[in-house]
Amino acid sequence: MMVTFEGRFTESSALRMAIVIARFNDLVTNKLLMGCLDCLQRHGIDTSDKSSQLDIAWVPGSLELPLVTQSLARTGQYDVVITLGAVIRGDTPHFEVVVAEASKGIATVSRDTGVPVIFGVLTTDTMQQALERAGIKSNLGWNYALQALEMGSLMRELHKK
Ligand code: INI
Repeated sequence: MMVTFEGRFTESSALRMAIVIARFNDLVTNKLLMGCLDCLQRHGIDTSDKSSQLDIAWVPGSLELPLVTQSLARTGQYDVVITLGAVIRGDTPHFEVVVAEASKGIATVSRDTGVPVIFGVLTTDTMQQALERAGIKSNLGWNYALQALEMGSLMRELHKK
């Protein structure tokens, strides 16, 4: 019989998660974090300081996201990791390098460790565009959190099989 695997949003409170967040452009990344935490909390995740479900690691910039994500994923303590960063072309002559290294690195960590890692790095031409996606219009932090809940749940389903 055919099996359909799908992530659910009804058992999120059982997931263990980490967020790895870049300080660079923290005007933007802090807002992404707020959106992310709001979504997680509304899906039953304990986001308080005493939480045993959620850990947060700060790194200097998006280039450091893959290493710290790898380190956390390898502990085996997390169902899913969310990375948050903001790379803005206007300020960054080496924009392409930062984006390419961060995205490749994060994808590699996910495949190597088997832990889903959400790529929550905004890549925009201007600070204005980044702020619009971090709360002025909508907050993509919310979307990244939803994607994390879906992937964490989906991988649990697959592992049961
Ligand atoms: N890091 C970012 O997260 N966003 C940027 O826009 C950015 N710029 O502009 O350079 C950036 N650079 C820092 C980089 O990620 C590293 O932290 C740094 O090179 C030290 O390794």
